Amino acid sequence: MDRIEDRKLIVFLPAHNEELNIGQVISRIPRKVREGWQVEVLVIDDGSTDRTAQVALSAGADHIIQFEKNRGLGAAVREGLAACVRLGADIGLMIDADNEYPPEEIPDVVAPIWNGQADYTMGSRFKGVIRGMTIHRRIGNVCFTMLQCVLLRRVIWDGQSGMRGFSREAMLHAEIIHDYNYAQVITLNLVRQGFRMKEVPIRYQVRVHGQSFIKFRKYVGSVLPAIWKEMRRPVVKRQQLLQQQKQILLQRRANAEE
Ligand SMILES: Nc1nc2c(ncn2[C@@H]2O[C@H](COP(=O)(O)OP(=O)(O)O)[C@@H](O)[C@H]2O)c(=O)[nH]1
Ligand SMILES: [Mg+2]
Repeated sequence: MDRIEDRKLIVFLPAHNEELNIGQVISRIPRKVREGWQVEVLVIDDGSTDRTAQVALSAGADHIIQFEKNRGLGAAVREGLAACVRLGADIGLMIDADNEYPPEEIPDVVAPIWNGQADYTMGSRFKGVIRGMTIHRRIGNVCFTMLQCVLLRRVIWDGQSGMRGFSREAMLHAEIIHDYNYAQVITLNLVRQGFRMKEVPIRYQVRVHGQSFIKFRKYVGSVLPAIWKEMRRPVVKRQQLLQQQKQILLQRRANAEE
């Protein structure tokens, strides 16, 4: 008799015009990762004008969400996290659809969450192996990562990774405050809430087909104000939230006993 797989890992891919890449990424995603765990694949197609959705389905995607118009990577990841929760994922793993990140290493990136050591993981290129990244991209990555280190007062190696894992709790509480991007603001948000973050070394190979959506001015002009806005926002610490919930439960019990 088949064993019932009652825990679910959803691998989700935000995608915009990736018909030449997404099929390869999906076919490389391991479907057997751990005893008792099933893997499903979800694509958030952000208004692609090519055959991204058809290619994803033929490659074996289990769920596709299609935005009618292009809304931005931040909006797509926000929707991906919400959809993972709706679809009953215990863990969500985001990976770019451009074949730059290694699907074979998904179990490694998820492992700290499985082992109870982290709520949020990042596949770190700078702790691992990088092939083909231009020098100005390297400098840009280092600068944006250093900014996050300063703001969070902790060491981070790769703050712009396109491969990240989330516990269900982290997916429920993560907030992405702009539609254009998610990379820095989600880390600032989760770590400030008290979620435990861990980086795992991964192998990275720059894309072979298509182009990065990043344009320097637009990126800096959108991301810096969003970081500023996120840092000025008060967040409820997870510890405080748990305390508050405990207080409410105790109060309810006391009321019931009266
Ligand atoms: N949702 C959404 N995803 C996008 C958009 N532009 C790019 N992406 C996806 O975001 C991921 C990373 O994009 P990419 O352009 O390679 O950025 P880079 O890796 O930071 O240079 C890929 O999966 C793209 O398909 C967009 O406008 N909306
Ligand atoms: Mg890319």
